[in-house]
Amino acid sequence: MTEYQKLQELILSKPSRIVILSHRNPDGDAIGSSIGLCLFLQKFMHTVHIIFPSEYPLSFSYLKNSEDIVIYDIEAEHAQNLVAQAEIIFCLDFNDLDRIDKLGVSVAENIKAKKILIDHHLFPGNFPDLCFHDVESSSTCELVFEVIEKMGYFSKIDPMIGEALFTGIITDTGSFKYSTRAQTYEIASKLKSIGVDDYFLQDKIFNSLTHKQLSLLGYCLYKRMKVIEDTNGAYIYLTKEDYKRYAIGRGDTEGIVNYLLMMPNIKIAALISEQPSIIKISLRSKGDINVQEMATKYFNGGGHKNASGGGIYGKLDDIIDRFEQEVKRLNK
Ligand SMILES: [Mn+2]
Repeated sequence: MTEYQKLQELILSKPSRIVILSHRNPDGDAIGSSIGLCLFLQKFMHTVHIIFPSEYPLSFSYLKNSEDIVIYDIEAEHAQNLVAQAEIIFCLDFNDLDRIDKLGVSVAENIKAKKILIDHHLFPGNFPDLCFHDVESSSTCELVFEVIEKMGYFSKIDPMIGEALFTGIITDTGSFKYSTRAQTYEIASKLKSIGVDDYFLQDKIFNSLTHKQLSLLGYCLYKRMKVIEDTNGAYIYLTKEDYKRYAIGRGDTEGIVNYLLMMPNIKIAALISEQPSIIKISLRSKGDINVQEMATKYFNGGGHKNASGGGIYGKLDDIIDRFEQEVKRLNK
């Protein structure tokens, strides 16, 4: 029996209490895959709840039923109860239980529930009963589509489900600029053919900046951008004072790191931000340069080859210095 058949059997056996979990600071792929899978499972009369550790960007509230998502930071007890009572737990777009904070403990404690991982990050943990994992996949949304299709349920993908899945494919590939494979376009094509309005989604996702965010982008590029001499690296840094002065909130710095890669010679980019307790770093690269290794080795993080991140305690200057040294080393 394949993993797909096992999942199909589980879905068909009886209506179940299902929980779908994704990672902290959920992005388009986390939200899209969760909502897409949720709408699909509801067609089989299951009771499905989506739980995220923290809030999601409001720009994704066009997705159907996004207002029903339970946020652990806001309703911890409710979230824990849902996990404790779940018969099936889906873990989407993260590789191991330590990525979802205290919710991970609740998942581990529910030994009766079947646990299913659908993810494209490196090194999946060994907690799931069923694992649909592929680092070559553009996004978890692509994997959710594949799982549904391989179970023989393509016809159950309606435009609402399609819209959710298309969202994660767009956001995780930077609108088809990276992490794609032939299959990514095939899926996009199939979703468009069933009526997904990709223009609407592109507009919702990319034309969603506030005046404040656009001003902050200007400030970052004008005052806080550094190109590391004689290398292919560049970075933008933000100090604690910047955070205060510009009232920078969660999500305001989203995507800023990518601007550095618009310079033809820059292949490694970082956004280094001094937050109240830790220094956060977002890393991006082009081609064969692997920032995932750098994130793991020096910045207590991880992610993908061309997009990773981390966070460590320390001084801003030291972290900047470490990034500069590592870029110089890679340029030798
Ligand atoms: Mn993803």
